[in-house]
Order: sequence, then structure tokens, then C-alpha cells
Amino acid sequence: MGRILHFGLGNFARAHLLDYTDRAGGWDVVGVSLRSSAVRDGLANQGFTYDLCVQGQGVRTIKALSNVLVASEDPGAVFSAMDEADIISATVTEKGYHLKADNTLDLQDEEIAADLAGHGPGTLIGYLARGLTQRDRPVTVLSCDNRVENGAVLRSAVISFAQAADLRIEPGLVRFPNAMVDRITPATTDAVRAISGDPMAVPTEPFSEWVIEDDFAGPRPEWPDVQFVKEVAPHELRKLRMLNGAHSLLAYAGLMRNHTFVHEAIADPVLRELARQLMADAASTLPEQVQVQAPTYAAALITRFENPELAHRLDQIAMDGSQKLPYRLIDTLRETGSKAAASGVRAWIDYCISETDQGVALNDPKADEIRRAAGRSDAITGLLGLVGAEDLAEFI
Ligand code: CS2
Repeated sequence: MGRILHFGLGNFARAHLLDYTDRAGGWDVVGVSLRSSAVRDGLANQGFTYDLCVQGQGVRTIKALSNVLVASEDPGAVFSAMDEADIISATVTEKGYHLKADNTLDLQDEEIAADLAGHGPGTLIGYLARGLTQRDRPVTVLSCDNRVENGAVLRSAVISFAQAADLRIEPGLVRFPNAMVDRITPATTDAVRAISGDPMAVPTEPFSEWVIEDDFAGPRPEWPDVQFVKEVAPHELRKLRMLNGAHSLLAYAGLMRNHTFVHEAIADPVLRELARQLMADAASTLPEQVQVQAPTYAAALITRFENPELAHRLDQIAMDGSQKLPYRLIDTLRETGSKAAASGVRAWIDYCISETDQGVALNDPKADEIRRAAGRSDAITGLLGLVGAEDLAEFI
């Protein structure tokens, strides 16, 4: 049996990597929560199985998870598990990479600096840099987060950390394939818990997609329906700029127009047209091979967004905007001057200013900087600076 060690056990991992691995059979997954014990405690109560409620298709009980380690309780157990795994994977969200706007590791970041000083570790990067130095057999590190070239940026972040900490990772032993992941997975609500009877249930949509660069250091599960490709970039840009770009646009503009859910925002004619236009503008930036699929893909996305049963909250998508905007909207704006992308960026700015005016603390790793910038008279330039887009003020 093969073993995956997975960092970050939020709903997305439980609806995506765990579902694929469960369906593949023959492998198990040990999860790692970096800080909180809540997921471990909840799942341990039920033998680490849980219900995946696939909207329209029914419930699948996922049994591939065999244990969950809480890193803050016992870092040593995580390092031992890193030694044994065939694949180390991660869904720690955009902010879990601690990157600067240019996608390189932020060595000044508080948590990275603490890890470099020898604490914890508290971050995925700290664990990988220290854990991989102990490896004497090949391992694949598989990022499953929404980031451009997620594998390559993770590799470069781990190498930067290792250099700064004077650690040596044997370069031939570790592979970091890029991957595009997709499955819309909202947070679990009380209604989902009540209907399924499982307090750890995860709601998700029937659609899922996983495209992975065919660059593994060792064995991998027989994941069903995964596309292994030479180059992930075309698929990744299609998904990040069209799906996630439209999601963020709908989130900020939708919240500003008093909507609560994605299906409400996409039913608003003004926002629907903006989302449609953004997808068309984003599609024009894609490599030729995926451009032909773009109109069908855009139509399918609108249908996915219209799904009322998912009850996908806009404020969930609005989180961590400083980390999401660059690859979702800024790149499209910079490459095309897209009015729809500019409206999305403007909606984020308006949202930051409005939340700050109301004294609401934003859910964002740069919340303090956003609050300071949003309260100034030159809020637009200040906020654009936080997402590496100070040069784009004329479009906003
Ligand atoms: C969403 C994503 O919360 C968000 O920012 O845009 O989680 C989105 O649902 C997934 O990437 C879909 O694959």
C-alpha cells in the first residue's frame, strides 16, 4: 500500500484528493493539521471516515484517511511521517505559501522568520525544507492549491528556505509537479450536518477536475479520471483566470450589491454580464490549445455557478483577497486592459474600503495593511500596491 501525507485537511482536500484516492484504492492518506486540532478531534471520533455529500449524486463514505496528526502538538510525528510517505501533498490555501507579489518566498514574513529561527515549524514551507533534508529515497511533493505554477513556486520557496537555514536537500530525490485542481466545495453548514447526520460531512458539486504534470519521483495511486500532462499551464490559466477570476469578481461585486450566495450573484443581470465578459477577456489570454474550449468552458462555469443547492457563500470566496487577486484578476487586466477585470479589482477596493469604514476586520493575511491603506485618501493606489498592481491605477 502506498502512503500520502497530506498537509491541510479543509473541506477542499476532503472533497478532492481524498475522494480521488479513496476511489483509486490501494493507498491511504495521513493528514496533517498545522495548528488546530478541531478536524483531527472530529474525525478521530468516527474512525477518520466521513461523508462526502455530492450534490445530485448522493453520499460517498470516504475511508482513505487513516490518521490525522496535529503538527503543533507533535512536530516529531510529522517528520517521521514525512520520512515514510511516497507522496507529500498540500492544500494550505494561497496564504500558506508565504510568498511575495513576485511569487518568491517572503523571508521577512513573521511565520517564516519564526521557522527560520528554529521554532515549530509552523508552516508547510518550514516542514518541507527540514523534512526533505532527512529523506534518502525519492518523494513527490504535490501542491493542490490555486496558485500559478503551484509546484514550481513551492519548490522555489522550499529551496529559498533551505538556503536561508543552511539546509541541504538532495535535488535528485524530490519532484514538485504542477497541478490544476478543481471542485467547488463550500464550507459545511448546519443544514448539511443535519441532513447527513455526520458532523464532519463535506458538501461538494458533482464536477471535479485534476490535471497533473507527469513528473513523479516514485509511485502514485491509480487516480481515476486524472489527466497527466507534460504542461499544466494552459489548463491552470484557464481555470484560475476564468473560474476563480469570475468567482472573485462575483464575490466582491456581489457583496457590494447585497447578495449572499454565488447563485444569487450570477442571477443578477449586471454581474452575470460582467462575469461573462471577464471570462471572454481571460480566455483571450490563454494559450491557443485551450482557447478553442473556452466558450464551452465558460458556459459550463455559469451553469456550475447557478447551482442553488451548493449554497456557496460569497464571503467565503472574498477571504484572502490580497493573495487571490493577482492571479485571478490582475494578470488578465495587465495583459488585456479588460474592463470586466478592472471592475473586479475595483469591487475588491470598494469592499475593503466599505468593510474598513464599518470597522469590520478583513479575513486576510494582510488585513492590517489593507485597513491602513483603505482609510487613507489615496486608498486606490495604496490597495493596488498591496496586490502588486500600483502601475494599473489608470484602469481602475
Ligand atoms: C473559490 C475556490 O474560495 C474561493 O476562492 O474561488 O475555492 C473555488 O471554489 C475552487 O478553486 C474551485 O475549484
